Amino acid sequence: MSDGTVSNPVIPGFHPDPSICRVGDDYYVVCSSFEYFPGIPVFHSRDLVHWAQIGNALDRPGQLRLYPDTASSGGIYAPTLRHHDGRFWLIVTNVAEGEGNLLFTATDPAGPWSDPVRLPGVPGIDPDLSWDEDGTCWCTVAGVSQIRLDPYTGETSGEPRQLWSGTGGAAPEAPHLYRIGDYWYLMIAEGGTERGHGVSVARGRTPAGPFEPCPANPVLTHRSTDHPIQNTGHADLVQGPDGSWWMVLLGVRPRGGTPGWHVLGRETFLAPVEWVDGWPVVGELTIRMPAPAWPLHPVPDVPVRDDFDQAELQPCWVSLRERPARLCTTKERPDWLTLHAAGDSLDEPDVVFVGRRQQHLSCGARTRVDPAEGRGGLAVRLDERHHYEIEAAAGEVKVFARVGPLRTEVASRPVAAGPVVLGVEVAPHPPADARTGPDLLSFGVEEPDGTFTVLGTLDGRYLSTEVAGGFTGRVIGMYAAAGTVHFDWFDYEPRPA
Ligand code: 6LW
Repeated sequence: MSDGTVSNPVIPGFHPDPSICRVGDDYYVVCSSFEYFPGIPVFHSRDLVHWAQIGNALDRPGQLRLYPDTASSGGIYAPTLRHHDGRFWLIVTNVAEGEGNLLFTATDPAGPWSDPVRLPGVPGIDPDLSWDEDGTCWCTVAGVSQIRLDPYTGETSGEPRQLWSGTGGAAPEAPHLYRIGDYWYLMIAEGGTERGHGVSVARGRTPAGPFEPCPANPVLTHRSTDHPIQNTGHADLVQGPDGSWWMVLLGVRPRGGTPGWHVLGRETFLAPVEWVDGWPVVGELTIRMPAPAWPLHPVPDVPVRDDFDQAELQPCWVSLRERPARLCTTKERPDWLTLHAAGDSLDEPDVVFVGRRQQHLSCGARTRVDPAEGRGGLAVRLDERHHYEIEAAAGEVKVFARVGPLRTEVASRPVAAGPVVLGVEVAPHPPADARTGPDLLSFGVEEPDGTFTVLGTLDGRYLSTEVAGGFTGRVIGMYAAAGTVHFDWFDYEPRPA
């Protein structure tokens, strides 16, 4: 930016639990993906502030098993990405039944990634990988405990050893272990991933401890403040191109009246770190931050329109639990995305859905739908119980809202036969009183002359994490509720704040 600042979050939208890894001039980040397939988005950067998605690590059913009973916020939790011995290592928990901790390797983080090495001896969630000078691999998990691991075979040796449980906050988790200077540093999150979240650090002379807590813990928290970035925690450390230290972490942007609602899920932020007396001190975390002192490498914006003119979908597109080619394909009707319904509504685990994360507080989306052989449309989804959608059937368009146990038809309108352009506009809610929600979602149809006719406007709070619960954020996309539905293109565009 010409004003000398860059924007934070550096990876906006539902991209939580970032783990970062540097190899030469290149940086890579991975995030949790829960019930979505493909899983674990992978980002690349040269400057820590501009990031482009280069793939999804888990893009084959053999790598990512999610079942109809894998509810929203189940599935893939908190990966750790590391580079060691000439390859990338990715360790992660799939909380779906029978899965557990899994290890994958790749020579290129864009993929392909290996099949999983199963880790039945690694308990719990949030696994971290770290190698000591002897080449021993230490796997540290939430709790916080540690076990020796042979990462090639997945075999563990000994029993997990309790290392540290933080300063007494809830949920000591997200451990990462680093050799920095004379010490081994154990960085964890505690306080839970909601408003109490924070980052605490301990250090020891060996990777197995004993660990001495930092006197200034938590080294980062925004709890009990009115800071616009809340829930800050789950951090990972990295060095910038000039050797300075930085942390990626998750945070949220609650808006509206009290208690505040965040709708984009937990996002990836960047914060500066300095070392004072052998302890990390986290600098100011801001929405616009001073540009770092090294050359910037902006990445091209993701194009507004996806024409579905490529054989494979772009990596930003995700589906629910799986994406069988027989139900979702760009090869059936050239340059269209074709969805064949399985489940008949977005409440069903087997609904056929293709969406992308909402990444901007203000944005618009449009899609041109041909419902001649079925019924389907455009949805904004928080989870299976919290979604709004506009649906086209031959000759008619309807707006629905599903909030918890309630589902209602909000509006309907006849339309001419043939393809129809459906859309949503998401805009901040004008401040009114202490109960004002975060934003408003207006669903409508685009007329042949390009004007947008709103059929229904809905309060965004019901598609927020504070209402729905869980760990995810909004995803906007296309679905089929009956028969076969074709989508000519999909536009997603940020709007001025
Ligand atoms: C993740 C835990 C957390 O496993 O939330 O914020 C959990 N931190 O470390 C799910 O993302």
